Amino acid sequence: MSASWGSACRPKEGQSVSGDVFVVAPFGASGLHVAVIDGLGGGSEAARAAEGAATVIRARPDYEPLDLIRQAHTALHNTRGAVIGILTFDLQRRDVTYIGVGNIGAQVYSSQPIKPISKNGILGYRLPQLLKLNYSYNFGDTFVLYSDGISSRFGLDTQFNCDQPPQTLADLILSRYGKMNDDATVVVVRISE
Ligand SMILES: [Mn+2]
Repeated sequence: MSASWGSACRPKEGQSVSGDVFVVAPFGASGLHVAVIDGLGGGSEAARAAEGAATVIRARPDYEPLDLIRQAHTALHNTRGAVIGILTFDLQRRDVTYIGVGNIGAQVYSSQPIKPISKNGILGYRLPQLLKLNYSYNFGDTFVLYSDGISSRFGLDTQFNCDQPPQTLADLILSRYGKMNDDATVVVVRISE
């Protein structure tokens, strides 16, 4: 089995630094975390908060995602805070979990009923009671994780061909559905046999 992925991001119009960060972190024999993190506000202070959470994941990718979220919450106490969505795949068992805190979107193209949702909250300020959702998926399924600088209307696009390569999809989603007034990030992952 293998995972292919693509990403696209751009800062808010007029900004040189994006406050969004994404992480793709393999671990163990068949584990993979994919996270999108949006630092509150914009510019370098937002980026610093988002990087703080990304660093926690990169440092210990073998940790449970619930523990990563709790550690990131602690690590962000002296920052502006951030929101996060994290998918954790077991590529061998075709099993994925999702934990979302705050406004990160997840859209999955699968014949399985996979509808990840995030809980309200902000890492560094207010951690909700965490909800870890667990799903089985099929090989070939496409997972899209995006910050709120991407309009969720793309999920309603009936012209949308989700069989294209992940990088093509990421570029397309950003160009069609990216908002100019916020940092925008989209990561597309496909797990193949
Ligand atoms: Mn945002």
